[in-house]
Amino acid sequence: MVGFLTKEDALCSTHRNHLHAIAKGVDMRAMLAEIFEKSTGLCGGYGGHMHLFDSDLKFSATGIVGAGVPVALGHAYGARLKQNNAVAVAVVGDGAVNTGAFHEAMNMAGAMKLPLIVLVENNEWAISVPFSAASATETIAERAPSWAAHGVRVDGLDVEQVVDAFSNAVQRGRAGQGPSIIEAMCYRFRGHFEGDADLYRSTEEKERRRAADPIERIKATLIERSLATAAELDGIELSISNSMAEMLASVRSDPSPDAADARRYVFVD
Ligand SMILES: Cc1ncc(C[n+]2csc(CCOP(=O)(O)OP(=O)(O)O)c2C)c(N)n1
Repeated sequence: MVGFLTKEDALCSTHRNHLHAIAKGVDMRAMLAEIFEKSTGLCGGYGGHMHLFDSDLKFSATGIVGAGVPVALGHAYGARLKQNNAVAVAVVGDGAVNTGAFHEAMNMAGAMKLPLIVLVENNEWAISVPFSAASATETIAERAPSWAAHGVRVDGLDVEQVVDAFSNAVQRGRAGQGPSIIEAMCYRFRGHFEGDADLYRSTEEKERRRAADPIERIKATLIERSLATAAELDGIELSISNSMAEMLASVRSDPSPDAADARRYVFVD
């Protein structure tokens, strides 16, 4: 998304929103402080990690599965009214595509030819439910024509395939060609949440799939094309993890919101 989206484009994310916030350019310290529910956070510590908002950058997230798509639809309609050539992106998981909100929003986007881009991170599991058991169609991309949308399925663990598909969808949106669905195939390398025993997937499956780690793949590609050396990439990784460790230590000592303000922002004063 970096390099394709501007400040005017909206991005509505999910319960797994941190990387999308980074891609939209959200300030990382304010984001980390929100994750740790500090008063210095994006939302003053009231939202927590699942509810990161940055209205200046038109970035939002929701823990309600599928609910970001109608919000993005609203942004896409707003862009139409303002005629500012902006697009709106909703990121969802494969579990979200069978919700009513997803279908309703896609239908309206198709009917009005709105610049809505839905990036589906199809990691093949919605908690313990395999995608194959919950979908009437083999792929999500093949549903796109029923909403007059453009649909494509890509290897979501291949950075370049995702970049190409995303760039194409943004161009279509800005050119008034209507909505797009990008189904990016990936895999959830860990449990649904940190305490998940994850017994519904075999160890063999998990180990086999882990071999497709996208970070290792893009590193190998960069080295193979002589765009970077292994030592340079290790150096970048080390310097980022050092700066993240420093940021984390500093965020941890920030103040928490005052309990006396617990009802602030709940009602209109
Ligand atoms: C409307 C709604 N129903 C149920 C839940 C509980 N829930 C949280 S995450 C999740 C699974 C979502 O699966 P998917 O969309 O594939 O995303 P993933 O977690 O695999 O990234 C469910 C059912 C919820 N948050 N919202």
